[in-house]
Amino acid sequence: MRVLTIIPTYNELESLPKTLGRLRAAVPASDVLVVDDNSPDGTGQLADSIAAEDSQVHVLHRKGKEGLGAAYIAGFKWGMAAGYDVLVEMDADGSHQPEQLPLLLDAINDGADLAMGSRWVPGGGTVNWPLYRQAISRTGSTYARLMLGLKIKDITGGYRAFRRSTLEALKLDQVESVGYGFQVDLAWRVAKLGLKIVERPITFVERELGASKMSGNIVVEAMINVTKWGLASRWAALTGKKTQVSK
Ligand SMILES: Nc1nc2c(ncn2[C@@H]2O[C@H](COP(=O)(O)OP(=O)(O)O)[C@@H](O)[C@H]2O)c(=O)[nH]1
Ligand SMILES: [Mg+2]
Repeated sequence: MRVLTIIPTYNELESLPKTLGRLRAAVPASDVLVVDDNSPDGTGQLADSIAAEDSQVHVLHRKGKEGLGAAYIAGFKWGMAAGYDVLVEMDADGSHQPEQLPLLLDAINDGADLAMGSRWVPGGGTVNWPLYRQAISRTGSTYARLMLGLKIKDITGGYRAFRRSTLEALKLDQVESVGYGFQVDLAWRVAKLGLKIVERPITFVERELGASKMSGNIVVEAMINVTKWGLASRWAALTGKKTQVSK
């Protein structure tokens, strides 16, 4: 199983080397793709210098800040073209502990089409994460779960492993969400296809270095989209054009 861990970066100069070092030590078999949006702080150049020393680290440079979703889609396409079997999403800031990646890879090995790291299942949790962020995450997940009829407990989480066939089945070019809504969007698409989604408990550790790129706009985008998708699928069910929601 060839694994590629994709790490999107925007101004992660301090965090990236630590996260890369931990990842390479924890899961040496995984190759890495850093997707940098031309970070003004020089993260892209730093990633290049690490890649020059380590043949398993690659860097995809993008023109400017286009959001997490666009960065991941570019990374997925790069990884699929390069023939990887499993594509992992991981934040650069250490919040997604590289040492927990085997939990997700084991779930894929056990047959999951999408393995999701989850803060909101027994055994999962957060460290040093502000209460307001926990509240947004829990409320957002509950709203999305009810609106979309999904059983996933942590639907906005961004620590995930996709089987390559899962990404091939999604229409990546149709995904428009840019912020965290992107994560909900992908999970919703995978669920609609009836593929197997498994949640595994993770401990999300708040970043120690650098600043969050989370914004109010990102939350609003996600709420609007979830409401739109939920209403559309109910309408389709009512009018007989049933969209399949199996999980
Ligand atoms: N390439 C790219 N990466 C981004 C963008 N926005 C956020 N990221 C990265 O996505 C990951 C999660 O972002 P972060 O600010 O830590 O979000 P938070 O953990 O929810 O506060 C980090 O690795 C960021 O550097 C973007 O527009 N482009
Ligand atoms: Mg973070």
